[in-house]
Amino acid sequence: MRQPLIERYRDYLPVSPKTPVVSLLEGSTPLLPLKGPPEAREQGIQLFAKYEGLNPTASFKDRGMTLAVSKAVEEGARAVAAASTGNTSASAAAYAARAGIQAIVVLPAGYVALGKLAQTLVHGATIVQVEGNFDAALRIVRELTERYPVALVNSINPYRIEGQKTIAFEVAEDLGDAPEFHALPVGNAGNITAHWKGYRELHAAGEIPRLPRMLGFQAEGAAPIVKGHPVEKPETVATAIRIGNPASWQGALAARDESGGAIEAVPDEEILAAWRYLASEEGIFVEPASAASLAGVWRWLKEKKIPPESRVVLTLTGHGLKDPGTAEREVRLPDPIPARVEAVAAAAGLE
Ligand code: AN7
Repeated sequence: MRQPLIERYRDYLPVSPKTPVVSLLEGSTPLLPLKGPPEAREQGIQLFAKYEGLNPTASFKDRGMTLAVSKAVEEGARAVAAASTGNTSASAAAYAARAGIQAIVVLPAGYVALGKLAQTLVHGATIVQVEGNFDAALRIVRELTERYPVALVNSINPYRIEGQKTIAFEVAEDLGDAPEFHALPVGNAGNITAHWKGYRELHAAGEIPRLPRMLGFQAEGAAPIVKGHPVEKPETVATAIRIGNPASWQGALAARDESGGAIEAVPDEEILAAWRYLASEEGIFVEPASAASLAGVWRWLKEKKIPPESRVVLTLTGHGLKDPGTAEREVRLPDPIPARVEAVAAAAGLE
């Protein structure tokens, strides 16, 4: 029987017997070996996908949200609030519904993918759209939660990071070790901070003999950490990581520097090429932000920067169904034809 993430990793998490467990049976996602891409096969490098799209609300956010909402309820909160590019809001909305409390989400108007909006709405969250980007929304939510009795559940809430670090635990369990490289997209930088914390804790406990090198990838139009300064107007097709001033900036730098890793930028065209490759060649449909991990690793493969025999784990952070709009724009639907078998056979290329 599948267990709540909090039960599975109770010894590693800041919970007590009186913490109510608000769970949707998150985590325990598959670590899928990938076939390619060809550059990996040729160099004897094995890629694995940690497919976080298979969480209850279809993104990795559920790992942190189970803990953040459980602790908020333990502390007596009647409402939680978050700024979000979409996945945090969907997750907060679902866990608040489960707990029977209110979720208030502040979203950048016009830039949240349709699936995430639908989830957030139907779970019954209070949605506030602001005329500004994620960074503005986060500033507002920080101030809101200081002034009103509402628990902040963005990743500046340390419980979020604690929950999300369990990705590293699961990867190490499945591989029996840490991989040589672990790559993921970077937006607000909570997740790379959490991954690194998880690996460091396992290492300190003697569970893994060595640590992975962390590779974080930002979208070129929203790459403040790479540029070394906040980006005023972040732009990218990967709306999940359209963030100009990441809250966990320092955590990302520590993960990079302590692990001997890197944080780099990838252009939208390469993100979309990796997104298509994952769906059409590997059978894994992710949202564009998730594909930034492969886009970046693909560059490293082409530049032969990954030693042969390495194992590279990609965290695929969210499901492709989150963002049907991008699919609609990128992949042309054929025009209808008459409903006759000859016409269909011809259209299907059978004749
Ligand atoms: C699919 O939901 O920031 O670097 O408000 O949804 O920890 O921010 C989402 C981020 C990667 C980046 N992939 O993670 C939000 C939000 C997906 C995401 C990231 C996000 P962080």
